[in-house]
Amino acid sequence: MKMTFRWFGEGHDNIPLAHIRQIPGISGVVTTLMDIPAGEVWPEDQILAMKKQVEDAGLAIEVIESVNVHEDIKLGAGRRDEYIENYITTIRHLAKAGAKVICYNFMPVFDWIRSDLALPLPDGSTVMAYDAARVEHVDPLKLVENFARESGGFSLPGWESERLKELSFLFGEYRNMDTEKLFSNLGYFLHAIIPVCEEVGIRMAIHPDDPPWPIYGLPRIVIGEAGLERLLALVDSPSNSLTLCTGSLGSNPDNDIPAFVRKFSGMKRVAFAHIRNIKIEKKGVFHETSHLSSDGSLDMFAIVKAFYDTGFDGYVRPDHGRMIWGEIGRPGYGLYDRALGITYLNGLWEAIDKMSRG
Ligand SMILES: [Mn+2]
Repeated sequence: MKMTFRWFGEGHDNIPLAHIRQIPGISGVVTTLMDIPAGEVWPEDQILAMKKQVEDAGLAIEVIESVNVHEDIKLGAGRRDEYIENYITTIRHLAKAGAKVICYNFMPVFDWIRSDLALPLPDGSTVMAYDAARVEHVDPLKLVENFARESGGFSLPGWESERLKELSFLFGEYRNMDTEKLFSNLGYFLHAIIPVCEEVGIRMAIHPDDPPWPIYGLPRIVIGEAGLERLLALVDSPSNSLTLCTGSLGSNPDNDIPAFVRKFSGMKRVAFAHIRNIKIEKKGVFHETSHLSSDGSLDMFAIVKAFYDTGFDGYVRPDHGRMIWGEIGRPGYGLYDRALGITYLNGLWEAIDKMSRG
């Protein structure tokens, strides 16, 4: 596995690349151009400037997260074909700059959702948390307002204000959308882009919906084993792959994460993995934790062993972490706990590797 760390880019991240470079075993950052609205082409010069900055810091820039998919593509509406053409141009620009994997998602309207951005744990750390009663029965516009207030001035990826301004309009547009139509629109998108990805050596890696169930009457399709199988079958190509996010899929206790890893990594269809733990209090109520197995509901040893046993050689990031040691930063994306998570994952991998060799 190649260990990476999400970095939001100059002016959008308070963690210096020089500090990320000091995390043991790190090979690169997973980054993005935060200022480009969904649907627009990522300009080549901006990609190359970011690449130079990252490589000058001694890090690789082989995974991009996210190139957001415009709502018209998910809706199958309006200017879909124009936005797909723009997406293809961005894929070509990123490939020319040496990118290998593009992480994206296909969630209607909302990206990830939480009820709390800074829930205090008994050890004094704070974490992001989800309580269905406090999300699913409130006005979604209120939720957006709360996020803006609690995010400490950081714009949250997936919750950019310009994407959310038209919230009421979008809810109207999705009124007649169901899972079949959404799958069909995902298929239309993949059939258009995957041949280009094959040509230029890019693997698209879809991120599961977070949390993995429908919310506010909006369909969600990347939520469990059947959906993952179905989307991989839409275009049978290594360029149509998964970002296997253990914390997102794992917040539904019906999802057996080590079994998912064995199956989909065994099929060589996992290009990128987000490996973190989650503590489920009961169905619909969970909070994020440290990466340690005993702090959460997932067996991290079994997960890493499944990646190891299936010969996984893709990219990994520790995904989210707690806020610890007084660090001020973007919720879920502090330096300290994500670095601890990396060290723990590297330790599991080394132990499994050495014990497997006997
Ligand atoms: Mn994730």
